[in-house]
Amino acid sequence: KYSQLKPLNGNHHGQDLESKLVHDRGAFEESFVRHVETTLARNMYNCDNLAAYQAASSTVRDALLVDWANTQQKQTVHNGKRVYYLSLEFLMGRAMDNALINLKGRDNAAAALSDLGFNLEDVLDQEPDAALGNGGLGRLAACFVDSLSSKNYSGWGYGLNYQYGIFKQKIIDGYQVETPDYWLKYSNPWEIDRKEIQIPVDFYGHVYEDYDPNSGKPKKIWSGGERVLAVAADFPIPGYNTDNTNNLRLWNAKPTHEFDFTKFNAGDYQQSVGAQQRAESITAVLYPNDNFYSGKELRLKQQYFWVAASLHDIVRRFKKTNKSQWEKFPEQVAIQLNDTHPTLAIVELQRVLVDLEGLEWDHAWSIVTRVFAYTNHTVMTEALEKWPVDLVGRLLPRHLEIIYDINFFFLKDVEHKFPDDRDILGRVSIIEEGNEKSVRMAYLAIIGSHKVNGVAELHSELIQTTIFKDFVRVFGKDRFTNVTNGITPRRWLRQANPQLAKLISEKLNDPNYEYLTNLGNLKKLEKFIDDDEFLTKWDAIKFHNKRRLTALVKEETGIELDPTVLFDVQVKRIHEYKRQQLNIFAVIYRYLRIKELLASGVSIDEIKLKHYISKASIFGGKAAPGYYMAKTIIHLINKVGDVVNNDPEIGNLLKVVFIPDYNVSKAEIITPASDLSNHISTAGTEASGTSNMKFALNGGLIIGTVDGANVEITREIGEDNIFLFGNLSESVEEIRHKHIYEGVQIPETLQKVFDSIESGAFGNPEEYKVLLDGIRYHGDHYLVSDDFDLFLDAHIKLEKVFGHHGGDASDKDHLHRWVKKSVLSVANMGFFSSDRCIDEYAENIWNIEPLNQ
Ligand code: B1H
Ligand code: IMP
Repeated sequence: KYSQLKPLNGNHHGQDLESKLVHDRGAFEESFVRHVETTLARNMYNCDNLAAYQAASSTVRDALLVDWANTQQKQTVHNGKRVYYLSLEFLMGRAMDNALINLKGRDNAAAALSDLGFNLEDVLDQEPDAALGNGGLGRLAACFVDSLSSKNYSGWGYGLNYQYGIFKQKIIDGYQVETPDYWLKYSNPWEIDRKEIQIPVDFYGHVYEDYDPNSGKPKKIWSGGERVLAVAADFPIPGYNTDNTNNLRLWNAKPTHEFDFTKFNAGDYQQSVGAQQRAESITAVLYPNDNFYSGKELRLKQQYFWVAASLHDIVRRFKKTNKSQWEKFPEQVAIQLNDTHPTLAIVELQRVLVDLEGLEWDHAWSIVTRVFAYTNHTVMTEALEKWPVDLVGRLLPRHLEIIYDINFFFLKDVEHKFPDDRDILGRVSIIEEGNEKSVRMAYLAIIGSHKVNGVAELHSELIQTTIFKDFVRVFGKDRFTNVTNGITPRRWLRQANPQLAKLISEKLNDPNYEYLTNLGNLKKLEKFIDDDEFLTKWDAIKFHNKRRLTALVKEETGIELDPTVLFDVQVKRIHEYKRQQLNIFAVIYRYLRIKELLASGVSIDEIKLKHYISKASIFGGKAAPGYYMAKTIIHLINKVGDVVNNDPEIGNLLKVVFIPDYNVSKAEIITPASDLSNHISTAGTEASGTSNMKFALNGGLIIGTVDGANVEITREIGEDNIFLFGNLSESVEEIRHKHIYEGVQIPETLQKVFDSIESGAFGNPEEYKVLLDGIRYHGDHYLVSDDFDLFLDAHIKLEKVFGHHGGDASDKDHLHRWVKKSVLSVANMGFFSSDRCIDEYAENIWNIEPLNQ
């Protein structure tokens, strides 16, 4: 079959078609009309924006499929090493604008649509977000597949095709209310159904021993009790400025059509069909927890279902060309585990090699450990997965045996290495003893991988000195490494901020936007730092983006913002460690101070001149549905907004908004519009953060703690261009200890805030009791009391720099103080491209090279 493959050259039919559809106005229009009439079974007189989106996206999809097929063929012929990125979350957002940008077909599509009577922006706006993720971890996976394609690697993503992504958030009376996100309401043009790719996955059942008739040796057989089919859905991932188009394969769970005749014969027809239907529940819904482990059986089922199907597919692809030459497997396959969620893949591969392929244990294990690498994304203990042994044993009886065997051999090695240290065995054992025995998935992931990485320098340092320190002793420092996160500049600059992207392309004399794959080129912007005309343009673009956000805020909340004031933004998952409570307490403090000044006879104008600049505090983010404290914080923010925004004395001096249902598409509007964004986690808790990078790349300044990637951002852009504050991670443990043994000191400023909350200024104080008591009486685990005054001080400093900007282009002081910092940030953000991360993974972990186009 392979001998029939012809070498590819640029002129073959598919390539022509692809190029035409995307770059030829007439061809685009023709295809559009054909899709309206055939795919949609409508006609041009009955074509609204939604239908236009469907017809246009089908056209773009057709073009992508040509590249996709060529890429797969090329990669198959080349037969090099491939990387597989296993992630339970891919937070892709919308696909069409991104595809048009990557294929360089956006202007053509806009022109063609305009000929047909449509506006590209309105058409793009019809696409629902693919929101198959919670936050940073899922969006990172999405940036990574974009970079894998853009940098010409052979790299696939494997995940689950949830029918319901992350819930939609409504705010009702200030409370978060979750509603389901049924994103596949209309057919999804980007999804290629692969109904023929069906992989059976078994659960439950029992294990017995048998004899292998060939070798005469004993052999374990797992006889599953429930079978589900994994059916593939493929999503093409176009690269920027290249034909390389990789695949994202997401699995759907479907019932097998094998029928349980024993039940049927027992007259239990209903139940026998019912069990089959339940199969689909495995991929029905994404678990909405960010940075939190909740040991639900269905979640473990999701994990095994996904891992078993993906590995089966990877092994099948390997065997197609390599038959059973297993020694070649690690030369052909690299598998990256995005957190511990896919750790069972390690066990499953060992099972496949030993039980099904008949390899010796040690030989199999040496293959396994050369294939896998594990990325850790958090040091917070409540997020570390620990599956109960009983549950694992019931759902996956053979896998539990293998886990015990892995642990046995591992502990034997440890014992040999540290004969005098009995305690270490208990500390590093995969099995945690206790009331309920459990499997420590992170330990299993480390033991089964050849590399373990954290996602920012500080974080990678912390995992080696805290949660995994014993493993550094066991395996040596070399097993651990760092790959600082990054973001794709295609979506997070070109797509989200087209005007800034264009100004940069002009200034760099780069009409083809090559800098989007060579982000280090941004450095050349520094040359223009004294060019007033350039600074004025830069500022005007920020102002334009703020107006765009103002319109969104008005539409979503009814609140009118003044785009000339400082936009002070905090959008991310709501979590105590991310400290939205610190931010809203400071807002309350500001409000109370303003009211005092007014009461003492100081006029609003004088306050603006001498005390506080005008600002809008803009919040957004989802709380996990079961996270009471986070929901309380959302409620407080909304209630403060109600009070402040309706206070007739305040005007534009202070506004507080909570934008409901923060998602990728809203981030694309919010990010370019921020003057200042908050990344204020308790030091040592935020592994990296990636929105900090997005804001800085869009010329927003950062107020932040010395945490996660803020450290490296500071190193790159310079201390003068970021506002850092707060206790350092080295001191956090000691301070926590002091809180518990000596009590928490609430500073006067924060006490004032607590008093006003307790006086009922923001509704029933009972509602906020848990929040305040957590700080006052329960140890203030996140150091809100310790960092509060430091946060206020940082604001005083930064607001002096922002000045009393009126959005006035002739405001030279502002240009020279604030806008220069903005330019210098952008100029030095090149390091944070996800292209750089992918190159680092490729070189240091996967050992793969790009495939030349
Ligand atoms: C991050 C998670 C996470 N770290 C468990 N951990 C989840 C853990 O559904 N679960 O069970 C879901 C998500 N997410 C984030 O990863 C970090 O907090 C960020 O700091 C980091 O930037 C991001 C990407 O590395
Ligand atoms: P897989 O890697 O076997 O899953 O194949 C992925 C895709 O690559 C297939 O759907 C084909 O489009 C393409 N492909 C793989 N092998 C061949 C081949 O031998 N000839 C042509 N296309 C192939």
